[in-house]
Amino acid sequence: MRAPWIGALLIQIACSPAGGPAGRSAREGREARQRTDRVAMAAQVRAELAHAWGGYRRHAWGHDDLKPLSRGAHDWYGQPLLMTAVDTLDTLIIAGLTDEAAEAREYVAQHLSFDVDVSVQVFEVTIRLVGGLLSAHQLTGDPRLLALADDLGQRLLPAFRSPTGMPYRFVNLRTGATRDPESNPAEIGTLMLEFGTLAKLTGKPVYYDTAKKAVVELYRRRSRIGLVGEVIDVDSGRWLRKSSHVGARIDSYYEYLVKSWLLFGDLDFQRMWVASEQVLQHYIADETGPALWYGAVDMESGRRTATESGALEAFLPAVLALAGDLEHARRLQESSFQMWTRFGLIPDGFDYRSGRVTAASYPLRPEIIESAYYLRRMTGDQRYLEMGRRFLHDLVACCRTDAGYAALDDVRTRKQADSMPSFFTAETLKYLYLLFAPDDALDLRAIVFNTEAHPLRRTW
Ligand code: DMJ
Repeated sequence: MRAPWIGALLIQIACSPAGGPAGRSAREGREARQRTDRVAMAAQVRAELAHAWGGYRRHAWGHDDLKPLSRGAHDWYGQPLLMTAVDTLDTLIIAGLTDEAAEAREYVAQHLSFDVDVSVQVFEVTIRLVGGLLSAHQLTGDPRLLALADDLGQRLLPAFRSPTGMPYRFVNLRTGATRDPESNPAEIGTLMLEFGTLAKLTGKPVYYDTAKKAVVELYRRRSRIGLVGEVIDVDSGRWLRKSSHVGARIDSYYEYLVKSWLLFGDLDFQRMWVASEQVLQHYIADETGPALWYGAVDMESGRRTATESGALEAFLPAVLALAGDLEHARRLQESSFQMWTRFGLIPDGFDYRSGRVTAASYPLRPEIIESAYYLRRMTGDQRYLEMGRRFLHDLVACCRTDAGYAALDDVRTRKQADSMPSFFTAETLKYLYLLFAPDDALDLRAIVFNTEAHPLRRTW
């Protein structure tokens, strides 16, 4: 298996155009035009970020999410945990919205408290809040943000006290009471980057060890042919749903095998990823004529059970590219882009054999843009900038409202929904900005993005 980045570097060298002085000046002119165009596109994305953030600030300040149609606010658990503010803070910093970032940072540091009697979803709170606080801490050096992340981490730890060590889905932040043992690989396996970074930055190894044990226990329960299913009981360790794929409930489990290997240099994760990638390619990948998709199979037999893909599955090219498999990454990205161009935005579910939409919503998801970002950085191919132009155009055309951006209930009718999830400003606009921004806006070699696009820097 090639080490990540080495494959990317080889391709970059192979793609470098050759030519004499005449070829060179034409090329230089073209490159200068492309640079100017990218600067303009990055500025446009920054303006859209300011617009979305402005809507949140005006109508939902102090709350979790903006409701962009009714111009109100939504709190996930009745009382706010400042989801959008924490999730967006590092995007504001990276895109250079300095005043907005300073205001958000102060507000979070002064008002966010986790000493609340609410039961929270461990996965969502970890990727958005622990991840957001850690990356903003690393970008600003503000110790208050690390203290908040540490406090939250302590309150989440009781979730892992199950007979198997795999976490319950919900934990009460004040009492530590847990509930919902029926969990899934994504929610169990997507905690390592945040808990591992917390361990390194606070010197408390319990975070690393606890999150790693959960992943290992999950991996140990893979089927004889090496696949994981969709729902598992963390009390008994028994699989309750055996569909295996790369979509909802499983997706970021694979992402974190690669990224935990990269961020911590922990070779156990490399081994788990290498073995998993082989079975993914063998069983889940589905060649339909010239196109490549990833569908669903039964985890025990490998028999194909569904030919569906969608907005969430579009994360995989990013992960494959990061792991050095550019060929599959490029081909899958083309399939996802086909879906996007067919509807003008990407639906949550699409049967790639029948052409039927199986889940019509588009909740402003980032995955296809994230993959375009990685592929452009790793191949240098302009194709991904063209995709980016299309993404921005369609987002503005279909989802922009006076008060921010709205999810779509249905990509076919373009009916808008009264919701702007925090991942829109945390991820979707961050990756779109970085797709066009100069490469040194963020050194991809020095950081690893968590699944909510929070860059974590290896400082240990
Ligand atoms: C985000 O919260 C994360 O990217 C997660 O891994 C998947 N779902 C959303 C975005 O679609």
